[in-house]
Amino acid sequence: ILFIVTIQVRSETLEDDLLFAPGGQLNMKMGQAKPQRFLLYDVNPGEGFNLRRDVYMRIANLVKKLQERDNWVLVLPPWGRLYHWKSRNMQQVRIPWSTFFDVESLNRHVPVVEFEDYMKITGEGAIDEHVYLQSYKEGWTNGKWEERMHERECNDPPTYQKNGEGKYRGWYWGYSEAYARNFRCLSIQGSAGDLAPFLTKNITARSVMIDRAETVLHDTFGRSDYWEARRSLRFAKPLRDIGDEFRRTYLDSSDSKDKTPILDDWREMKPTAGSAKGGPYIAVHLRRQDFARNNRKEVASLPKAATHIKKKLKELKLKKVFVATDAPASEIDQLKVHLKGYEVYNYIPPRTVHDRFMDGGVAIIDQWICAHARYFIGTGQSTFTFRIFEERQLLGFDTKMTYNRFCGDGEPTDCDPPSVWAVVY
Ligand code: GFB
Repeated sequence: ILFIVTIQVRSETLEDDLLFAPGGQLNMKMGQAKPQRFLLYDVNPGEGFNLRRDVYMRIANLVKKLQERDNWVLVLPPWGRLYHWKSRNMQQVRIPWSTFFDVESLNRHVPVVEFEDYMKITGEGAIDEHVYLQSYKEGWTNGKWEERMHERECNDPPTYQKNGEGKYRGWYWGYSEAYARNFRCLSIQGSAGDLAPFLTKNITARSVMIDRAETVLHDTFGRSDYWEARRSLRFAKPLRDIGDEFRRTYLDSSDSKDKTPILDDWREMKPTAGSAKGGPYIAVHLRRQDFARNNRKEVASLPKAATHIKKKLKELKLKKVFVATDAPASEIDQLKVHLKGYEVYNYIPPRTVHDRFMDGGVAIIDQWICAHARYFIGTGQSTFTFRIFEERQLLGFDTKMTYNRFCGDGEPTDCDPPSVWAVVY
């Protein structure tokens, strides 16, 4: 019986392509294949790009766990409608992951598929179960946090509503044809992996969407499975190429000179800490916009940031600084005035690059250039900075050349340095 069912389910060619387990091994032996199940997810609309990357890792490792039982595939939620992506004259919605990330690399960790391919495979935009994660209305038990999970009434009226045809409609990444057949709220305190029994025992549906996935934590933080998910999250090659070209042209930086070679398969890349030298420039990530407007104590004024940069340039006997920032041009000009006598670079995308890769791609190019500098200084509490720290770890930089940040105006000049997370292979 299993054999017959399997053949029916696998009639689509695209689906046949997906019969690969992590590592690329074929996952089907006659009579043993299990029907595919699909895990979709989404994140609170207000969250930024780099926290979303972290949530991806949590869900990817949930899928890894689910794969021990069933043939689960992770459906990548299209990118779009992000608060920080403000450039006009471009449609920043329904963006596939392949625009920003190397999907083949993701697939080496867990099987993934773009949402549009999922719709082709299943033949429609339907999701069987939409599970909306929420906190407990009553808060923690006796003021104590403990792991727990219960299906509950929704705390707030859901924005997903059932129409006359019994379909739940709402925001599915800008695809008007997408809908859910069922909708439920699940109160949870715990990590992503805690959802595994619920998904394998309580739900038998073929496709399940976990909404508000940021609610669940990493199963293990900083251990090897955390880093495997992180290592698989490689930027798309065209974006890395653009960053590399900028390094060569303006920063006298190349992988061979800087000792930052990239192997095609991330699983084979395990550089020792300190092996990377980096290009002859300092890179900084200066988070402004909402960080500066909200007077966060971690934000340094431009003169204070410039003083820090000059001190380091002198110490390291370097002349060039690359500035990644979301600051308006007027602030970049001010910073350049404060850094007079030094070569200050920032990446301004040509129109063709901006049109093709949009604000998300330009930010990645900035991160990639920062990742290759001799020395890096970031902004405290910014996930954009955190992802650069990790990228540098994976290239083999010494933590001392990476885990540095500006001290905000509201902090002493010897403010606490960022926490160091060593890569575990
Ligand atoms: O990535 P992100 O979540 O980092 O959000 P934070 C910041 C976004 O601003 C990036 C743009 O994804 C970019 O679109 N951006 C910031 C930059 N820095 C740069 C840069 O150096 N270069 C370029 N090209 N773009 C969190 C937000 O931001 O801060 C939360 O996610 C919230 O929504 C919180 O606002 C206060 O962790 O820095």
